[in-house]
Amino acid sequence: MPPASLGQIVLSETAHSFLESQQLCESSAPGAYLAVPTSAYSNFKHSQLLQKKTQEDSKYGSVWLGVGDYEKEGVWRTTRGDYAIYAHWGMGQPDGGTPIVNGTRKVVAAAENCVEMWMSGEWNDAPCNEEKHYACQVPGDAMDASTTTPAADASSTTPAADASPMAPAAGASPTTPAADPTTPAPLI
Ligand SMILES: [Ca+2]
Repeated sequence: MPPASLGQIVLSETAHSFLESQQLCESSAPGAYLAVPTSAYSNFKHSQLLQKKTQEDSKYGSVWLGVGDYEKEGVWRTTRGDYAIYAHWGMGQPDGGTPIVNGTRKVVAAAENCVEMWMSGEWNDAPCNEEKHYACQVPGDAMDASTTTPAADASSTTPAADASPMAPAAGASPTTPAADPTTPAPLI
């Protein structure tokens, strides 16, 4: 049986690059990680939240999810290292693959290796350095359980045996993320 509270998804108040988003989310609470929908239902719940939040404040519109193929083109993994077992790509997505030029993979600045969720709930690969709000999965015991509604996917992902923290290579420097003065508001 799953625990009584599986935690909740919170959307950040501020926009950041993918890497900064990962760092801010993970440092916001013990066990927190960039959200990864793992089923159609879970994806729907995430998109519902995004729609609600965007209706309240148009600054949202899309959010980073914890998925990318920045380690190996076309291999979509979560920030915790396991393979993304579910995806809900928008029409024509993902389209930001590292292009093959003269038979050789060519890394270009425009490569889209990090995943955002649109309001429709569809996924899009986008440049990791774009600044977006992010969806953070916070464990139930890190939040006030009495005010939370369990998220659908908090415990359904099993990290791969070789799971290791990953960070986008491009521009990844061991800097301390800027302090986020606002605590993401619990929404679900
Ligand atoms: Ca794209």
